[in-house]
Amino acid sequence: MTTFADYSEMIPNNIDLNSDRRLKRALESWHPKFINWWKNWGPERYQENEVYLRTAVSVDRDGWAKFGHVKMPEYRWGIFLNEQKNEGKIGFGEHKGQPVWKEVPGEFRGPLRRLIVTQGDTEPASVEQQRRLAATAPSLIDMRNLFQINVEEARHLWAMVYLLMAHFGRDGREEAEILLDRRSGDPDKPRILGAFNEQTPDWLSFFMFTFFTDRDGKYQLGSLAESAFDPLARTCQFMLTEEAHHMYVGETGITRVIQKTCETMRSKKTDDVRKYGIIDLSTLQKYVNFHFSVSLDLFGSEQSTNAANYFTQGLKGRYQEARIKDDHKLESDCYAITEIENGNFKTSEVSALSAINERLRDDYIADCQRGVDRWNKVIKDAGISFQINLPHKAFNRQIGNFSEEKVSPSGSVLSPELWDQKRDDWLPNDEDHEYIQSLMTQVDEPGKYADWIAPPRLGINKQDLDYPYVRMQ
Ligand code: BYC
Ligand code: FE
Ligand code: FE
Repeated sequence: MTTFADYSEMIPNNIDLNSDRRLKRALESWHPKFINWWKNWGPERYQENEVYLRTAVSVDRDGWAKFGHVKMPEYRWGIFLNEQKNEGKIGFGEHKGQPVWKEVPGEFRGPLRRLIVTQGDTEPASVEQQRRLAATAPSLIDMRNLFQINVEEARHLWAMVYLLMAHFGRDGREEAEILLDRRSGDPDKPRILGAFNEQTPDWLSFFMFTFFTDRDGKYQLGSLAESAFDPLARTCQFMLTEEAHHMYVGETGITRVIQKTCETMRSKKTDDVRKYGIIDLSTLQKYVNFHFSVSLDLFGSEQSTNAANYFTQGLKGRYQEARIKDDHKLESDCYAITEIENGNFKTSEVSALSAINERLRDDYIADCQRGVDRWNKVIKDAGISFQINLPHKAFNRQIGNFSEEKVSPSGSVLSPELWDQKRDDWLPNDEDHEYIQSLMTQVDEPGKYADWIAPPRLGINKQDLDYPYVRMQ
């Protein structure tokens, strides 16, 4: 039976918040601080406009969301945990087979808090990164998708704050405040992970971010969804339901850019489409190079004792742990990792436990490649001979084995001098950024689109394409 959250409550939830006065009070006193953050650091302007948003109402597969026009500050950020699965047994690590934990074991307080804070930190960071984009939205449906992602990332912050407040006492309440205090890109109090301090200055970056960086979310949340700490696992399982839409926005956004570009290349019989106000494929490739490499860093070092401990202790598993055919303990398994020695790539087998981060990164890369293949099919079907390639794993890395190396997108190890010469051919340079920025003008008439992007194939929730997804007055 589906239990629907009670929306007369300030914090809709399926955790029976009313029976826990202490937690309810803690969350209610954080609420105004959150709203204050949202109004100051969430979407710039448009806070009083009505937006056609989906709101989570239950965790039932076929009816978890309802749609309607709301003003964003009145969005109901709720707290939802998926139903118990796996008969409540731990699926991996040294406690495999034992019952999952409903409370945090004392010895794992530190690492669990750290994982939850790191996850929680990315959510408001992305909202901050995207806060100016509405002013240049290429259509109302795109603006609505931006806002949908923003409110859901903010709900993900709520999800982590709930865990901190319910299970980490005073420390947790303090962390919840600090999560509102760090700021993306602020040199004095930056967000924790690299990619979340980069800028998202234009819509091409936004679509790339939601394709590549939200996909890190899919893989990290997938790993945390296996956790022996049951409230964390079930919270992340529900977050994954929302995540699918974020990646969909990224993938279809880039597909629409490609469609428009290929159409123009054909009709004007040239690759040089910039003079028609269209995004050329080689600029698109540079954006892929940047966002893919920055997102690869989010998986941490190839070999990590943190990751090995998280796994052995049962705090963080592998993506879809139950589908992997091994003993789920990895005490004697190996995994291949690559490094550069004297200018050459060298692959060696290391303990699979130490290589947990690398394995997740490899799963992620394969998933990215599937999306890129779909983009390449669109290009091929348009009769254009061009292929988008994911750059080599070692290209433009700041974390791990390759952070001190200079490697080209195709995987040649280079001298720093040669890299400096070629950098502007491989990563978006000032001129590219300026060009993309010059295309960014807001289109706010229902059913109309900026010239550099094709219309989407479908509306939201079966509405027409010219539906007023954002009411502009
Ligand atoms: N930037 O042992 P290592 C999402 C640090 S995205 C800066 O290899 P570990 C979303 C590391 O903290 C999903 N620092 O790392 C997407 C460590 O520091 P200490 C986010 C970095 O711990 C779009 C040191 O380097 N969720 O949801 O194995 C929109 C040694 O590293 C970075 C998570 O990340 C970096 N990129 O793994 C909205 C899940 N990488 O100990 C939302 C939770 C590493 O020297 N986090 N460092 O001080 C984790 O599981 C782990 O913290 C990491 C790092 C996988 C990130
Ligand atoms: Fe998220
Ligand atoms: Fe997301």
